[in-house]
Amino acid sequence: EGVIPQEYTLIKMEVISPFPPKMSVLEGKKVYLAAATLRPETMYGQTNCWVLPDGKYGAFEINDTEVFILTRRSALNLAYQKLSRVPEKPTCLVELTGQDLIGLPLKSPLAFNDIIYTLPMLSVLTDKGTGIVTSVPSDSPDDYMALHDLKAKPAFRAKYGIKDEWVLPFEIIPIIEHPDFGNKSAEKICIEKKIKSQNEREKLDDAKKIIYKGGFYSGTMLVGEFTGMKVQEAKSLIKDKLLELEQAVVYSE
Ligand code: A2H
Repeated sequence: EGVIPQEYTLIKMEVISPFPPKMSVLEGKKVYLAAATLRPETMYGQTNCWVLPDGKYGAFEINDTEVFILTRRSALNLAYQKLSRVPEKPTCLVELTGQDLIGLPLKSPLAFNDIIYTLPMLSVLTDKGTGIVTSVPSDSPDDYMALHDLKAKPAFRAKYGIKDEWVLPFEIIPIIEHPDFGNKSAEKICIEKKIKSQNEREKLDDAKKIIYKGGFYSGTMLVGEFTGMKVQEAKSLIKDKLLELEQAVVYSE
């Protein structure tokens, strides 16, 4: 935990009913996987959602009608940020593992894909954000390599009971023009650095640093309402729009 609080945008990724048996107590409620992001302007390019298969999650009441699926730790923080049915107290309707969430179909704000699926990423941390991460393989090296691993390795899909149709139809969507790395900057840097899998932590951290600066300061939006605008300017406009439409909330830790 740093001294300076980190402010995330939580994207409300709606779970499409009918829910699986383990989640049947949630039927009739609006249920969301709440993904923590620092890059709300990239939401057009979402191809899936990431969870940690062995991670512990819960379905927590945000108000009388809405439920967020996330870690208990983040539910407690949210309860102190006026985002719980009972003030300052997280109330959990059902405990779930990441494995329980794999395969859930979602409808996510701004995404060009009408439905995206919940899939495993082994680098998801349960002590950061909500433990739910939305995947934008065009602009995030972690997301690119994790999706690449699932696409390239049938045995990896089988291990987690993943159907081909949750993964294979989903292509990288160009959303931002990067001054040095083009419109699929994450793929370009991963190829340049010869990154072989999502487990190459140091190389991936390097890759992230290299593409971030240029993308943020000189990147240009290629899609959506703010096409042609610099990423730096579009970011807060897109975030405000998501908040106003109640498709996202602000969360700090
Ligand atoms: B970002 P910071 Cl396109 N475990 O969102 C692992 N990663 C997590 C996480 C967790 N518990 N919670 C959030 N994240 C990811 C978009 C994105 C992100 C793009 C490019 C870069 C990028 C789509 N994924 O982050 O350690 C989320 O991925 C680069 C840093 O708090 C979140 O923003 O700085 C970012 O890491 C927050 O990381």
